[in-house]
Amino acid sequence: MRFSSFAATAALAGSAIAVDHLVVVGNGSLTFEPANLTAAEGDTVTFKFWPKSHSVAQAAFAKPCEPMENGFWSGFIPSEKGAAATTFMIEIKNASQPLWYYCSRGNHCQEGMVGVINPPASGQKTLAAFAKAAANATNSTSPTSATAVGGMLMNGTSMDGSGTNGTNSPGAASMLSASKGAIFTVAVGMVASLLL
Ligand SMILES: *[C@@H]1O[C@H](CO)[C@@H](O)[C@H](O)[C@H]1NC(C)=O
Ligand SMILES: *[C@@H]1O[C@H](CO)[C@@H](O)[C@H](O)[C@H]1NC(C)=O
Ligand SMILES: *[C@@H]1O[C@H](CO)[C@@H](O)[C@H](O)[C@H]1NC(C)=O
Ligand SMILES: *[C@@H]1O[C@H](CO)[C@@H](O)[C@H](O)[C@H]1NC(C)=O
Ligand SMILES: *[C@@H]1O[C@H](CO)[C@@H](O)[C@H](O)[C@H]1NC(C)=O
Ligand SMILES: *[C@@H]1O[C@H](CO)[C@@H](O)[C@H](O)[C@H]1NC(C)=O
Ligand SMILES: *[C@@H]1O[C@H](CO)[C@@H](O)[C@H](O)[C@H]1NC(C)=O
Ligand SMILES: [Cu+2]
Repeated sequence: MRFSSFAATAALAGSAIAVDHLVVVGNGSLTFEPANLTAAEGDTVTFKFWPKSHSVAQAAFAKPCEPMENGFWSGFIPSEKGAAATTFMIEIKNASQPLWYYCSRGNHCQEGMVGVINPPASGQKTLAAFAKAAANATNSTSPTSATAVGGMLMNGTSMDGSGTNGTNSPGAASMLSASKGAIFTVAVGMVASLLL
């Protein structure tokens, strides 16, 4: 259902092809790269995790290291050999809505492992201000959900080359809702070719 409306929109717009944006998570440092990203409605953002176990959780700008109610959440992704998942993909549903996020592992958030998608074009709500508030947070908390929320985990090729490519292996994907399966399956094919 979502897919058909997406396809119809794309057809109407002619060249409105959804793009996947890669965010590199914890590749040798406590960072999301790029930490500041602009993405259009219908685009996807794929967080690709490096060891040893990071997470991505959505936060409100005012509370950098706390999960936002109904925000997205990857769970902890060790991303080592044989890991159940190495990437987490979200879809941008509203490009006017800034999505602030952090890693909830230990004190990574305080140490600057924070990011934003579609930050406000102007004003005080900058990534630097978010990171500064994060550095000041007394602790970090993780969402309580044992499963990923608001996005999809995938068993992509791990950093050492092990693991499966894309979502062709059954059970690789942990879908949030079955109705999203179609769009993600299609997107993942494109994503996989972009990432590898
Ligand atoms: C990961 O970090 C290494 C070492 O800095 C770098 O060579 C590589 O390009 C990075 N990979 C990605 C996908 O950013
Ligand atoms: C998109 O986000 C903006 C900013 O948060 C909000 O004002 C607007 O109502 C949202 N649009 C939809 C369709 O939810
Ligand atoms: C994100 O990057 C753009 C381009 O470098 C910059 O103009 C903008 O101020 C940055 N936004 C935040 C929230 O840091
Ligand atoms: C840091 O925390 C203190 C105490 O909670 C607060 O008064 C101050 O405004 C915070 N500073 C920033 C930059 O968030
Ligand atoms: C950590 O943060 C959570 C939520 O913000 C709060 O409920 C808890 O009391 C805090 N714990 C400590 C030790 O500050
Ligand atoms: C992901 O791939 C790894 C390596 O092939 C495998 O051990 C693991 O069971 C897979 N996980 C899922 C959920 O398919
Ligand atoms: C993943 O794809 C790459 C490039 O096509 C290939 O070299 C690699 O062997 C594949 N890995 C697996 C586990 O299928
Ligand atoms: Cu982390």
